[in-house]
Amino acid sequence: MPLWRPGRKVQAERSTDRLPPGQRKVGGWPVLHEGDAPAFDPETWRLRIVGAVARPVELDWTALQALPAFETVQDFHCVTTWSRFDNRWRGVSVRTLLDLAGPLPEARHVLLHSYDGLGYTTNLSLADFARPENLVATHHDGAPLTVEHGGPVRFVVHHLYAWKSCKWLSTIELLPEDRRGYWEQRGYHNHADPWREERYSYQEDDAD
Ligand SMILES: Nc1nc2c(c(=O)[nH]1)N[C@H]1C(S)=C(S)[C@@H](COP(=O)(O)O)O[C@H]1N2
Ligand SMILES: [Mo]
Repeated sequence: MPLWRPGRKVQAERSTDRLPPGQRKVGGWPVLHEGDAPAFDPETWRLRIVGAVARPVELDWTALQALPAFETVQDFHCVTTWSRFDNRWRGVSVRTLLDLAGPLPEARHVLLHSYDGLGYTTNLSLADFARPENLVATHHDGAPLTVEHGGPVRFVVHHLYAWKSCKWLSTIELLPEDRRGYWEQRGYHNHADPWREERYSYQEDDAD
């Protein structure tokens, strides 16, 4: 049985299903961040995986690019209500990175750190971080990530609002306890599921 037949408007129906409540689809790609986009120095930049791990990881730019490539096409939902569909991301799977580091049994949470001047951070559970479609991205729609979009290396999580997708990534910190990041300390939701419209911290219950 074919997945679609002409005249069934499958595309339109699918688009509606893909738009979380309170969101609108945009054509371009907005740039959104606090502070200034930082300069990147390939000589000194490192991706570190630290904290509750068996083997702390330190990768330089060359070593990161030598890891197996991972690609995925996903939608991206910003809490300010824009959604961008069908982003083709390429980079390194979080599974590859977690295999290198070996999370300890007590690791339950992740705090991501940016190398921007602001010291932007964002937190998510290890379960949300480790979803198989998540990655540390270096490319978007076939081109190297531009600096305004977090290039050359950012984190991308698709099933949570986009502020969890830390631009200019430097450190992945695994923690036994939850520690709130930049926006999570400033009134935004700790979990941030766009399908449940988890926008603000006052909506949280104990499970978050
Ligand atoms: N380091 C850092 N990462 C960040 C932010 C930021 O301010 N600093 N903003 C977040 C927010 S709110 C969004 S919507 C996305 C935007 O990514 P884009 O500018 O590539 O669209 O980046 C997220 N990652
Ligand atoms: Mo955002």
